[in-house]
Amino acid sequence: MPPKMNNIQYFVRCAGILCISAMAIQSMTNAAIVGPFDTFEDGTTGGWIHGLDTSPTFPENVATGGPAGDDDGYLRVTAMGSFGPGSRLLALNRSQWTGDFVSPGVTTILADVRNPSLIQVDLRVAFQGGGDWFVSDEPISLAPMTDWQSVAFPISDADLSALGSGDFLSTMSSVTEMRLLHSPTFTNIGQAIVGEFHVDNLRIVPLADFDQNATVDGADLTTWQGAYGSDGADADLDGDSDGTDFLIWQRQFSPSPAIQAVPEPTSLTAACAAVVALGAFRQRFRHSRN
Ligand SMILES: [Ca+2]
Ligand SMILES: [Ca+2]
Ligand SMILES: [Ca+2]
Ligand SMILES: [Ca+2]
Repeated sequence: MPPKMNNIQYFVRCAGILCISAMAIQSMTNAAIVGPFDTFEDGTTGGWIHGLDTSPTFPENVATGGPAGDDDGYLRVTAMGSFGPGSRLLALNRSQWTGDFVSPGVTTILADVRNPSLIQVDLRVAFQGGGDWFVSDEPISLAPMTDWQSVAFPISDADLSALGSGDFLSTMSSVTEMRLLHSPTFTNIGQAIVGEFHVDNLRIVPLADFDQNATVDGADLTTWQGAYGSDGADADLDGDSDGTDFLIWQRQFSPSPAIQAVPEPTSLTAACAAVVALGAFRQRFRHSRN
């Protein structure tokens, strides 16, 4: 067990976090979206498509029957086998799930998935960046006709391999296309087969989007402040909300280059960071005197 910090050490850590935050925030003009957090509640496919608009098995949003039951939308991905458009079991995304997966520290993609088809579905993720492809070494296998389950796709260097001679960091820091595909063998192309899989709640981990609105911004810092000591702002899914989760927020608030960016006033957030760090120190100091 690591030794407990005394108040001076804790103050130094808080002050350090505050200084780094203030510097990072002052140099920033945008807050980054490091999701998205695909829940498929908006009636769209969230940018998940087939390569050809003419595909007869284009991915579709189904409005009800997700993991939460009635009125929980999800993404339905189907294939009709044989050859030609619509034959292969995959979905690809070139409008979301693009950009820099390295700077925000993403190690995992979580999802709820279901296999209603008669075949075993072997799910892999694949990423294209700079002309290279990186693909899951090992698929996640879903038995035929099985209900919703939560799965995790690890996407660290050790979990993905290049199809060619690509470099992991350069590919994953500039992703232009992500794929979700079924293939028993190592490839970025879905198998041509009659089959189907369903997806919902697709999200990255760690994720500092504590209020789950698909944006990492000052509001998430406020959530972290209120959740300190509980699990209400747990970016790394280790069951607590602590300084590590704060540092993940800080990194995802200003990844460079950002996956996507929206304008946001900077001064308010800098002030918020100061209040949070000071408040955390005070709370800790008060607690230690009781
Ligand atoms: Ca949903
Ligand atoms: Ca948020
Ligand atoms: Ca945590
Ligand atoms: Ca922790």
